[in-house]
Amino acid sequence: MTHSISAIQADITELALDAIVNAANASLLGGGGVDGAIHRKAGPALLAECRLLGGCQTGQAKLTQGHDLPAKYIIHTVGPVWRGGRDNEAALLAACYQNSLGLAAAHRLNSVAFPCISTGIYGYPLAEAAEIAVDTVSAFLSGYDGRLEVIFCCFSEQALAAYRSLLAKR
Ligand code: AR6
Repeated sequence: MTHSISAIQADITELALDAIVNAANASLLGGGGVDGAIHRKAGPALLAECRLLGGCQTGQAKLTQGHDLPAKYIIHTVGPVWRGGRDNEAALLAACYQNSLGLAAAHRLNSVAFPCISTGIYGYPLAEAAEIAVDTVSAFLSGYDGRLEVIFCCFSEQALAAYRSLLAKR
């Protein structure tokens, strides 16, 4: 099999994969949550590289080196802020997964882990976000002929349970 999708409970900064995805903000200059954890562990050279990128729009993605992280690369994407669901949030969240996977494919990466984008500080309801994540990644992989392992890296037990039940239905 050339593709796989799984869900684990872990700190994404500890994963030694080709890439981990960062749930960043439009400045790409760091913040709280998983973004803060990634910048702390990757070190100041990550911030220096991010300063050259000119920010990132919601739904888009940009790639940097992993610096002091065990992952080789970081794919920074900017999820939508949840505003009740009538502000194009679902399409923008799907675009985060789609564009991140597009970058992984363009760089011929074989493994990538996603955090639960937008479900922390940005307030996206977990169950709805997980469904978009699983659907978008599944659709991408079904049309992709390279080899790619995708891991949903959940921080909480609740998130892990949500992803596992969606993956079991596929
Ligand atoms: N490993 C894996 N998942 C984590 C980790 C970790 N080390 N830390 C947190 N999470 P959030 P957002 C989970 O708030 O909602 C930042 O300030 C967390 O439990 O990190 O997209 C940015 O700069 C949650 O499920 O990102 C933006 O301003 C998920 O990661 C803003 O927050 C996402 O939560 C982005 O908000």
